[in-house]
Amino acid sequence: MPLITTLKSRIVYNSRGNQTVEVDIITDDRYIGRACAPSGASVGKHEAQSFPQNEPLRAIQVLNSHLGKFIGAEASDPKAIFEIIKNIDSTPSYNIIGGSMAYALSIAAVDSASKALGIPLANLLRNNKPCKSPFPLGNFLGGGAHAGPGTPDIQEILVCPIGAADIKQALEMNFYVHRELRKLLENEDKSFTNGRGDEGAWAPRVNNDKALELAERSIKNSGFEIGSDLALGIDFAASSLWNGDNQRYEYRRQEMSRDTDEQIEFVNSLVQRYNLIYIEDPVHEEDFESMAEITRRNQKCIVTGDDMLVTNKERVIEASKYGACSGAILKVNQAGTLYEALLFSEECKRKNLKIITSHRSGESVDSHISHIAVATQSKMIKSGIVGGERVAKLNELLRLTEYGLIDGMADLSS
Ligand code: 2PG
Ligand code: MG
Repeated sequence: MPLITTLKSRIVYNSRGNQTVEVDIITDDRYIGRACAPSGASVGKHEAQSFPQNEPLRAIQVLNSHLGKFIGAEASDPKAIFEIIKNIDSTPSYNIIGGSMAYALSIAAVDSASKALGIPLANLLRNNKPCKSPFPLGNFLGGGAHAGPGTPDIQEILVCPIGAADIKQALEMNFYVHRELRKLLENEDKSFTNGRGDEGAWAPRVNNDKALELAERSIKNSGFEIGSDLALGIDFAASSLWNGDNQRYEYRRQEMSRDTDEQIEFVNSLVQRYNLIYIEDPVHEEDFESMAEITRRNQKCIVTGDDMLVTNKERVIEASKYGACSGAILKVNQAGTLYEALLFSEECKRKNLKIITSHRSGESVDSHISHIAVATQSKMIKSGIVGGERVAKLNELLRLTEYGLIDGMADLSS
C-alpha cells in the first residue's frame, strides 16, 4: 500500500523544445515516481485541454494550491488519483488544471507505486492478463502538421513488421527499411538533406503518391515481402485536411481537394493498392458514418480512430452505434488521467476494437507508454522508428522481454 508523502512539479521541455510539466511523486518517503507530459501537434477537438489558458505555469500554480489533497493517497490506484484530480477540476476537458498535469500526476503516482512494490509498471496495471509484445508501428515518411512546406499532405506513412518473431527482430526490420528509404529519397532528389519531421520520419519534398510509392519500394528493396514480413499503414489525420466551410478535404500541398465521397474512394483505393494493414483518421473526427463505411469495406485493415475517439469511452460507445472503427488509438494525455484511459481500453475490448497505444509528436524520454501498451493488451505501439524519445519506448519493450514479462508477439488477427 504505497502512500503519497511528497509531491512536486516543474516546467521542463519536450522534444520540440516547448514547455511542458513534469511531476515527482514520492511514496512512503522514499520511492520517487516521475512523469513528463507529452503533447500533440494534430490535436483532436474533443481531447483534454493541455494547459489552463495555454500556460504550463498556471497548471503548476493550480496544483500547488491543492497539494495537501494528494498526501496519504494510495498511489497504486489510478481511480483514487483520478478522483482527487476531479475534485480539483470537475470540467470534462480539464480546463482548470490541464490535461497535461492530469497525465503527469496519474502516471507519476503509478510509477512511484511500482517502485515501492518492486514490480514493473506493466505488472501493476495488467490484472493478471497475459503480456504479449505489441508490434511497433513506425512513422517512416511524413508531412502534414509534423513537417514543413513541400512535404506530403498525408501526416504519416507507417510501417509494421507483422512477420517478426520477436520484438528485437521487429525493431531491426523497422530500422532497416527506414535506412533503405533514405537511400531511395537521396536517389530521387539529389538535394534531399535527410530532413526529418517531429517524429523522426523522413520529410522529403515529394507528393502523396510519390511518398507511398517510395515507401512501398523501400520494403521491397530490403528483400521483405509486403503483407507477410512488413505491411504499410497511413495516418491521414484527416481533421487537419477538412475544411468545414466548403465541406472538402484540402490537400493544399498537392493543390487539390476532395469531397467526402471522393475521400472515401481515395482511402479505399489506397488500402487496395498498397495492401494497407492499418489506416488512422481517414475522415474527419465527427464523420462517424463515413468511418463506418470505410470500416465495412476494409475488413482486413485496422481502421483506427484517433482524433475521432480521443481515448474517450463515450466516443467509443458512440462510434460503435455506427459500426465505425476496428481499431482505437490510446493516448493517455487525450483523456487526461490514466484511469480514464484504462476505462477506454476496457470499452474498446468490449466493442472488439484493437488497441494501439501511441506516443505524441512532442515527447519526452519517458517509457511509461510501453508498459501501458503491454498492460492494455495493445496490438501495436505507435512510437516512431528513430529519435531518442521514440527509441526510449521501444528499448523498454526489449527490457520487458528480457525480464520475462512479455511472452511472444501480440496476435494481430483476433
Ligand atoms: C497522431 C499523433 C502521433 P500528434 O496524430 O497520431 O503520431 O500526432 O501527437 O501530433 O497528435
Ligand atoms: Mg493520429
